[in-house]
Parts: sequence; C-alpha cells; structure tokens
Amino acid sequence: MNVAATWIEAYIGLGSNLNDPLRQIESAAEEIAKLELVEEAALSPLYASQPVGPQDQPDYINGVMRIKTRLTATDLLAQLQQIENRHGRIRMVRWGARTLDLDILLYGDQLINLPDLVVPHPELPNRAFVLYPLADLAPVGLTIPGQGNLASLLAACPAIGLDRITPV
Ligand code: A4P
Ligand code: MG
Repeated sequence: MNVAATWIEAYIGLGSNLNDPLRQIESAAEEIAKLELVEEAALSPLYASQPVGPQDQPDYINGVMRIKTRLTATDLLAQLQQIENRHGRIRMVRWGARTLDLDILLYGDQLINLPDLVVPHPELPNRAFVLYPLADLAPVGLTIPGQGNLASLLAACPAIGLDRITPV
C-alpha cells in the first residue's frame, strides 16, 4: 500500500437497497471510519429515494461520508471494494439492486481518469441522492473539479422524491 504525500479530504457515496439498507449503510460507515490511514470520518444524514435506472427494485437509502485520508485514491477504492464484498455485494445488472455500493465522489481537488476509477464521480451532477447529503457535509462553495460549484449543481437538481430519514 502506498501512502499519499499529504492528508486528502475525500467524499464517499454510500447506497443500499437490499438486506436492511439502513444497517448496511451504518455498518459500512463504521468500517470506513476504522480503516488504516483514514481519520475524521463524518457521515451525513441519510435519505430514501426511488431507484434511478431499472425500476423493478426496492427504494434506496443513500448517504455521504467525508474523510481525511492518506490512502491513495486507488488504494481507497480497493479498501471500499473489500467492504462491499464483505457486505455480500454481487455485481450483476448495471444500476441494479445491491446490498452496498461505495463510490468515491471526490478525492481532494483531483481529476482522476483511470480505466477503473473516474473522479469526480461522473454521475454526481445528475443525482439528488448524492448532491443533498454531500451539501450536508461540505460548504456550498465547494468546487467539484470539472463540474462547477456545489451550489449551482444543487440549483440544477431539485430534491424531488428525496426523503431525509435521519436527523441532522
Ligand atoms: N469506478 C470508476 N470510478 C469509480 C468511483 N469514482 N468510485 C469503477 C467507485 N468505483 C468507480 O462499479 C463498477 C466499477 O466502477 C468498479 O469496478 C470501479 O472500478 P460497480 O459498483 O461494481 O458497478 P455498477 O453498479 O454498474 O456501477 P456504479 O457506478 O456503482 O452504479 P451507480 O452509478 O452508482 O448506480 N438509485 C438511487 N435512488 N440510489 C442509488 O444509490 N444507485 C445505482 C447504482 C442506481 N440507482 C440508484 C442508486
Ligand atoms: Mg459503485
């Protein structure tokens, strides 16, 4: 494992729609907070919403975590995938039902375009279930590299059908 040169502020999207989604998200958040080279983890309020993509699947619960990390982006992805696997994640249908999906939304101010890792997450501007919990944790002046600032992304993506399920 490589150690990043400095502590990086990163944001992770958490989503689940199978097998007690609330518990999946809360336990995944605890596991992320306990990772080596991860500090100051904070979990946003959680939100319920209807599935984006195939509709023949249960509603989702989503949240966002902010962490400080010295894991490189690639090592962070590998750690998140191990947590997904421990939660019984089986990859089948694109955008289909899953026990746990962990996506790197932002990694500092870096633009990453590797075959298996694209950051900022390209779907971020289109997804209220990511933007609103992100805004609960991040300043609205936050710049999303290549996508604009968070305030303008929020203005363009109304929170229709998004229900906050835990208190701030
Ligand atoms: N990958 C590339 N960039 C990243 C990144 N920034 N973070 C690669 C994480 N992974 C990244 O992901 C496939 C590959 O993406 C990984 O192997 C990794 O190398 P996956 O999770 O195995 O597959 P997927 O489910 O087909 O794609 P993805 O992107 O996770 O799905 P989405 O886009 O997140 O969609 N509706 C609601 N309401 N809430 C949801 O959370 N989620 C989805 C899943 C659909 N509809 C939803 C929700
Ligand atoms: Mg994913």
